Amino acid sequence: MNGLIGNKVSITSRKPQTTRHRIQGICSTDEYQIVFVDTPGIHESAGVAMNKILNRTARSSLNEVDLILMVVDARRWTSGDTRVLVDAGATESSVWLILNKIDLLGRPDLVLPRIDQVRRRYDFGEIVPLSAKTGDNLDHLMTLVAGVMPEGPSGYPTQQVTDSSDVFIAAEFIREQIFRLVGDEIPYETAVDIRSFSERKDGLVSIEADIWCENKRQRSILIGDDGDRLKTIGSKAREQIQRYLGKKVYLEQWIKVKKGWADDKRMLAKVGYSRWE
Ligand SMILES: Nc1nc2c(ncn2[C@@H]2O[C@H](COP(=O)(O)OP(=O)(O)OP(=O)(O)O)[C@@H](O)[C@H]2O)c(=O)[nH]1
Ligand SMILES: [Mg+2]
Repeated sequence: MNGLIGNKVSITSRKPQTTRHRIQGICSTDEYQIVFVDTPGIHESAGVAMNKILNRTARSSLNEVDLILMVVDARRWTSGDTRVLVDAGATESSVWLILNKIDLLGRPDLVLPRIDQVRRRYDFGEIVPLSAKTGDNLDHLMTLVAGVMPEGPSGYPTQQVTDSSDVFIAAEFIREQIFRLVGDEIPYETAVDIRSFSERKDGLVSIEADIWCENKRQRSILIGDDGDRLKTIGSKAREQIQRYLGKKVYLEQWIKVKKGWADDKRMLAKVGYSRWE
């Protein structure tokens, strides 16, 4: 979605379950405005409260769009993909299959056989191979999508790239760095809560963020030796937030420990997972 709209509004990492919210990315040109909706994946292990929320967020988004772009890794089809296809196929919308990461296929002549293989799985409206990383074939997908969108008035000012608030984006960019830098050591028990966000008279944006984790061990992993890891998380996130806002940012972070927060509905609501009931 970031590649399609030409702006980074949805965070990414190697770890599964990076996307935890329904995130809109808006693309406006002279001819059209298209609103893309990025969703969490659908996960079978819906044990803790958060996983149930993620699945619900993903499934409800499926029913409110004109077209579903199901993105899979071009190299392999997984049982998880089959589950998602069951849900996508049960909607009224047309489902297109996006074979992503073709840059990792190795040989260009492997693309057509892959398309032939996946074609048997469902009556996809289109099957589009591309690479979100290199941008290869993204413009082709955009042209195809623009060609089938229903006509209607545009809902957003042309310069707007998402309906997410700046506060939400700031929290997400911090969470992205946590996932990227300590994602292997701290599975999923982190959340970011923006305590304050204010713009000073001189234009500098001052942000105070609480990073929640489950226990003291995770706390010390997040902080790192002499606080170096937390510093890296902060400086990389700050760079991203500055780029997004186009303003100078001052970022201060605190680590908070609360056991079982990912199963605590009040806490989930506090950090932005409001659809828990
Ligand atoms: N080589 C390559 N890597 C890619 C491409 N697209 C995405 N990635 C990488 O794949 C990883 C997962 O990407 P995400 O966008 O976070 O994946 P997702 O499907 O949204 O996953 P969740 O949000 O966790 O459900 C990241 O490390 C990306 O950098 C691509 O076209 N080529
Ligand atoms: Mg994602």
